[in-house]
Amino acid sequence: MDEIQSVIEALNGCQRALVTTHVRPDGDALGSTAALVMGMRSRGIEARVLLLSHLPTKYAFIYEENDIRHWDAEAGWPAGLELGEFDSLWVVDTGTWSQLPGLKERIGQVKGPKVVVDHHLTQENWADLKLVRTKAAAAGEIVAELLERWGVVVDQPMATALYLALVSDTGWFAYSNTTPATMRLAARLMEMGVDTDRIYQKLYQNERPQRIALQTLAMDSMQLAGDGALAVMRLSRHDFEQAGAGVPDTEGVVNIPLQIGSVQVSMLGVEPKDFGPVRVSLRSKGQVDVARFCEKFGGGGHARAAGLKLEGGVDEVMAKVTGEMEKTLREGEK
Ligand SMILES: [Mn+2]
Repeated sequence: MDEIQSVIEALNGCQRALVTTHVRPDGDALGSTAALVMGMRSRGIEARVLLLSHLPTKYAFIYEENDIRHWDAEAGWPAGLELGEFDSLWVVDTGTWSQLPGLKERIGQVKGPKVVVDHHLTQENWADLKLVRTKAAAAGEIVAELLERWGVVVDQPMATALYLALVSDTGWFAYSNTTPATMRLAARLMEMGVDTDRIYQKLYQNERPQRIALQTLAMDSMQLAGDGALAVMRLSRHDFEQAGAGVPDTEGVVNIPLQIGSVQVSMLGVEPKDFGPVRVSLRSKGQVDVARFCEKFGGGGHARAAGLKLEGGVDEVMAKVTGEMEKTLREGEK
């Protein structure tokens, strides 16, 4: 039996599914979980969602329009959520504990299969079933295939959720992870009636001025290293206060320095609002595998988009990571 068939058997065997995704969910995480939940519902499965941090305003429409309610574990484990009440756990768009805070300690309570549906390179082996396709541009691509193979009739709301997943992870089909399969799926979803212009405006023309203010501060902090091949930006707690912005407002900011011709790798260090490790996001034009780089620090992700967390002040952390990256860039030249 192939991988996908085993997952379909698991779908057929469940009645009460809990669906979750990585902390700080993005458009792929929310679009693909929404599509999976709608697919499950269409098959009579009672599907519930657990988000490990707040539902970002930008993507909230995909849950709200489809009446997908969720538990929010950002401020602590939600009262009344008993994992033992579910007969399966579906983890979408991640396969690592570091992206699933609070879940590892409780995973033993889940009855039935724990299934990972993901496209990230960095994986840990704790799930009973895994459907991991690292060539898929988005988890939504895998969910689409799963729904199709399961015989679910994809309707306009499901298509919209899947389209949101695709465009979020491909930068509207611009990043190198976009494949002919991505475009074929996108075409099919458009034929199902997705209002692509509406999604475009929600994603790219709907920012608060505070986000642009934060972006300005990040760009102001930019320093070039490694003979211009590395761009380093940082945002301190003070910057967030000054801009009136929050951590979700940093989304996409790390991509900006890639506009510079000489830059191969861009890094953004973000100091958390409360105490805790500094989060560093990395993007690469392809010369450096940033997922492998981040694994040295216990992080991970994709070859061209990855992240890590380190304890310390933002300046100290960025100095350390910058030094390591300069070394990596020098080694790459040999
Ligand atoms: Mn994804």
